[in-house]
Amino acid sequence: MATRTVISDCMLCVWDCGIKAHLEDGRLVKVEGLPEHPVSWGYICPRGEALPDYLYAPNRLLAPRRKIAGRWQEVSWEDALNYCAARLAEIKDKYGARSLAIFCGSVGVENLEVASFARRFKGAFGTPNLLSVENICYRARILARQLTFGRYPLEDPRNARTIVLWGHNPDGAKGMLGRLIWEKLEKEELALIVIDPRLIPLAERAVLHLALRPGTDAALALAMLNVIIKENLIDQDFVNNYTVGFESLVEHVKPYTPAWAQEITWVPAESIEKAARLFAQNGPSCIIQGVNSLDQHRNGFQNSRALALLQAVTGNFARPGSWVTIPRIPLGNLSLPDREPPLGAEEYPIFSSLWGRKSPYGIATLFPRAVLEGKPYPIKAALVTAANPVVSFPAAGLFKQAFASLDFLAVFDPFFTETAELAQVVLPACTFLEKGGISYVYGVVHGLPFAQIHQKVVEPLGESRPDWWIWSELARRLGLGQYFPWQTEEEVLDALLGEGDFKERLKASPQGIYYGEKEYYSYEKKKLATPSGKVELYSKTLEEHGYDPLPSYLEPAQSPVNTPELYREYPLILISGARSQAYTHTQLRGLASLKALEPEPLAEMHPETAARYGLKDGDRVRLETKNDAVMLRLRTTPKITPGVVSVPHGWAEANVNLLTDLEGIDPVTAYPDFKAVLCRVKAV
Ligand SMILES: Nc1nc2c(c(=O)[nH]1)N[C@H]1C(S)=C(S)[C@@H](COP(=O)(O)OP(=O)(O)OC[C@H]3O[C@@H](n4cnc5c(=O)[nH]c(N)nc54)[C@H](O)[C@@H]3O)O[C@H]1N2
Ligand SMILES: Nc1nc2c(c(=O)[nH]1)N[C@H]1C(S)=C(S)[C@@H](COP(=O)(O)OP(=O)(O)OC[C@H]3O[C@@H](n4cnc5c(=O)[nH]c(N)nc54)[C@H](O)[C@@H]3O)O[C@H]1N2
Ligand code: SF4
Ligand SMILES: [Mo]
Repeated sequence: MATRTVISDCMLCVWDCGIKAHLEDGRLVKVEGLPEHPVSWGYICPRGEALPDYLYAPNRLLAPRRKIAGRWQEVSWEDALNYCAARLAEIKDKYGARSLAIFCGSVGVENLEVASFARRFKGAFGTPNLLSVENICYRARILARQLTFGRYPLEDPRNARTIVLWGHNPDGAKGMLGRLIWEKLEKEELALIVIDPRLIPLAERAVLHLALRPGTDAALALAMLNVIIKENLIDQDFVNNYTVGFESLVEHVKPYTPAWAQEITWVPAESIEKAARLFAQNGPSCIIQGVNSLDQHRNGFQNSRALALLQAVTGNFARPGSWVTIPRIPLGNLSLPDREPPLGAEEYPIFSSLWGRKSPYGIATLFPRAVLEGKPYPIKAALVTAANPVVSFPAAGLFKQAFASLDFLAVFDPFFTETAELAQVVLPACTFLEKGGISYVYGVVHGLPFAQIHQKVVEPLGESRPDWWIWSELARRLGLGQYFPWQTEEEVLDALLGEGDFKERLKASPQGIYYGEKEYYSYEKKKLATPSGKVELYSKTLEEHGYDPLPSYLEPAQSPVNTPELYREYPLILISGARSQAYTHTQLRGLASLKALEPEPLAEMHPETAARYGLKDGDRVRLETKNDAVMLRLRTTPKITPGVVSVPHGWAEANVNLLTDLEGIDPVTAYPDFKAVLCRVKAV
């Protein structure tokens, strides 16, 4: 038997852990962590260990399929691509290029090859409408930090004395960060504050656990600012010399007292005071904010702004252990310029373009309206790559209706997803194990960007093909071949690697390398990239666009305070999407080893809350919001705030996004409220 080991990395989620992929007679049989990998140091999670099962899963899509007379049939690539090209040409002719949306999921944003080719095709075809998870996942906080600091600074937890896990459970979502924090706690180097309605594992070791009412984070942050300012715990020198708008902030936070916040957040005023003092006095401090809890919220953008101000007034910026700016990796950019702004650019101008820096993304949460109501113009076709929006996007019922109403839908995916079911054509993309590429990740544990040349582990299974090949072939059939000159994976890699000596250094380092230096004390050396050149506590840019220049508190769209009548009918607060190591979003369901860890979706609830409704652990329940209902099993646990129900996302059979809607979207970023939705439960 011929055995071989390929040094590569796992791209099942953003963290890109290094792996040793063991092959027997060309077949992947086992995956282990790579001890010498600079990011993961040997760590892999259960999903990484399950990679052989993922690769050879029986439900892999191994040939193109086309719906002919309402029935799925396997067809040749030639047939599938010609058909897609003909339909796209027809739609472009009839409705214009912008009637096509390119839809990308988390893989479609994070995987450089997948993302770069989708973007390039967008430009070549001439549509500005790249819609993606950037509109529900990570961009709100980037924007909030850019507006405050000019650029996007990242946490530097390794050097921090106080870490605030604010709506983030690294043991579920970011394993190696979890490991770092546990290690720091062992060495007693760390004061940990956890702000989360759930008692996450690390909360048991925290100095303070603030179990707040979901969606009230800005109230808590504003009250912490109130304490820090009132007790003069600010970094006076930093505030005086490197920030603008402090006087306005002082006035602004006066009403936001801890007593006020106690009423709103359910957190005792005393705990808020303690958290504020510890954060300000036991620096360097860094807040590590989750995506779930803070950005995916009607007040998501201002939540992130409030946290940025906490870092700023305490001088926890550009210093070791705080939030630091880091250089961007000089990777190749294959994008072509847009001919017009994307969907939502007028309604959400800062999301689309900040200080002349254009974002390539349109507003994905406006997709159903464009399709179903033709506003502001009709979207008639979509190419969905590396995404399963019918399950992962909010208001799933509406998104499903929108995808089903298109004149043409094609999906590129290694699996036949719920979104693929609605398509006319499904193209079998291969997985990252079957193609080369470039992996990169910003931040994580060391606070520096990291990149690695990703090695192919096996050849594409069946007729599956890499995304770059699919886009290029489709473009050729549309007469756009000149934009896709690359013929081989090596040529593609070369283009993605960009220019300069980094390219050579990467090629020489199979385990990948960190890029650049953390820019400590950068504010002393040069002006920040904000209009004032300083940290903008008060943002004139926001003001000019009609937004709050200082962060305010906005109740969740549905809440005991905002909609008391609805609360009487739906007296529980639903949070969704807490990550677990068993799954990535909608993927990996059905793999035996992962199924053993988490066989089904569970609604978590405090036993006292369950008892109030005559329910107990293990009961099947019907979970309802005003939008819809799903059935799932109840798990009671004392590790969650009474009155709150936590449900994972990504399960098609109990899709929590049927329960969410688009009514309470953030005014700056159009993010939906995935959290803080009112619900009720009944036994079934
Ligand atoms: N295993 C795994 N890891 C993943 C992913 C995955 O699917 N699986 N997805 C990746 C992606 S794309 C992303 S965006 C990240 C997401 O990463 P995060 O958003 O950081 O997700 P979690 O760490 O699960 O953090 C969510 C925590 O917020 C708490 N929470 C919920 N509502 C609120 C609230 O209103 N306020 C506060 N303060 N807390 C609240 C929840 O109880 C939970 O503990 O994870 C990434 N990592
Ligand atoms: N209620 C609720 N909903 C949420 C969240 C939440 O917290 N709560 N979190 C949201 C967040 S942060 C995110 S990022 C989204 C994620 O939403 P999605 O990105 O839509 O979810 P995934 O299941 O990761 O879908 C990725 C798809 O890409 C496919 N794929 C994998 N590799 C490749 C490849 O190389 N090429 C191609 N073409 N396809 C590939 C996978 O098989 C899978 O079908 O979910 C969001 N949905
Ligand atoms: S955390 Fe798990 S899924 Fe994510 S890259 Fe590492 S091994 Fe893969
Ligand atoms: Mo995400």
